[in-house]
Amino acid sequence: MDALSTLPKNSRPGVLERYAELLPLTPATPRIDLGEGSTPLVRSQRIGPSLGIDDLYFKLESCNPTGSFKDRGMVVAVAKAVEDGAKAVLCASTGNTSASAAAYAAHCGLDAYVLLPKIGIAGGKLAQSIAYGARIVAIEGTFDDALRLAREYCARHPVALVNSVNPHRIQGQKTAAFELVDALGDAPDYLFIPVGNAGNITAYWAGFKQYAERGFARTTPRMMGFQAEGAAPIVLGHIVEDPQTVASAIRIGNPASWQSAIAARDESAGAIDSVTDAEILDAYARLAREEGIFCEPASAASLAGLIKTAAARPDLRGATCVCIITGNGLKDPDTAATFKTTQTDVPARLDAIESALGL
Ligand code: AN7
Repeated sequence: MDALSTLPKNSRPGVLERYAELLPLTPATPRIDLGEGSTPLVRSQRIGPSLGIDDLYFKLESCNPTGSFKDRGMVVAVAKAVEDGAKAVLCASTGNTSASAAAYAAHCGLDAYVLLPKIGIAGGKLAQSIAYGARIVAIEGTFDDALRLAREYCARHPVALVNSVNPHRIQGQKTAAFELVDALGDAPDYLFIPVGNAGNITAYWAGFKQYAERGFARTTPRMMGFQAEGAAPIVLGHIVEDPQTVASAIRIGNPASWQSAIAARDESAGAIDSVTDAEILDAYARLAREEGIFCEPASAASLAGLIKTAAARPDLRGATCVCIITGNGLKDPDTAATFKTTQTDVPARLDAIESALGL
């Protein structure tokens, strides 16, 4: 064997290679890899200690190739679509699924069609779908309308649906749970996660259960899911027709994986609760300023949920807690721009800088 053939194709294995035995792959599944997965697990420097929680970690799914957790499931869904002979993929999205679908479709030479609610898609996400060359259809309606229409369209046309109703998405997404166990040596005690369409909480729970069944983990975590108060159908127990929240990624009123999210909650002795937009924005600012982690607002629902829970449950103090940081802050620059700015405009002179900094 020559030296070159022993080199890995990419600098580190993607999800399909790292967890091949635990995914529905066949010899005919193309081993596509944009560098997804193997995301950092970062220990909290200030927020955990301030809450009395010594073992708090953030899982930076924002470090995936398109800046969100969606890439783990999308790499499997698109690989299976290629294996099945598809020429095009389609999804409905609040922005991140579409960015991911568009990227993996481009990587594989497929067409991507994305159905987006006309109002409320964060600017960075729209830019991604445009840049990756997706065909964008903006719908006068909500994400829930777009998902219903996506399902109807794909039932009539030879296009692969790559929303998380596609089981391959959940299969790929569960690898994030494997990584947590691989990094911590066992499952955490508590997992805090934003809930929108509820695919992610479903997938993590499937992953933790599978690892425990295989003997790779001794325990499974309590699954703590958080919806935004204005888009909290699971908490309320009914569909929300006109969901509203600053966290546009989780502005969803009728989650596709509603029942499996409830199962994850109940089987894990966890909870699904809501957090207000003010709580989300407070957690969003604290993550950036106290931890150096710039996430999008929806992602901060996990930390907002932890802060809310810590106030009511002192048993969190001795527990290992993980907050999932689902998407990158750069996706939604408009929300960051609402921070109170510390900028001062000065002429290009040292004395002006000295007086502006007050040093
Ligand atoms: C950053 O992109 O639904 O509960 O269409 O983008 O699995 O839906 C995004 C969801 C959390 C919620 N955090 O996850 C879409 C979409 C971010 C997200 C969620 C989303 P799910």
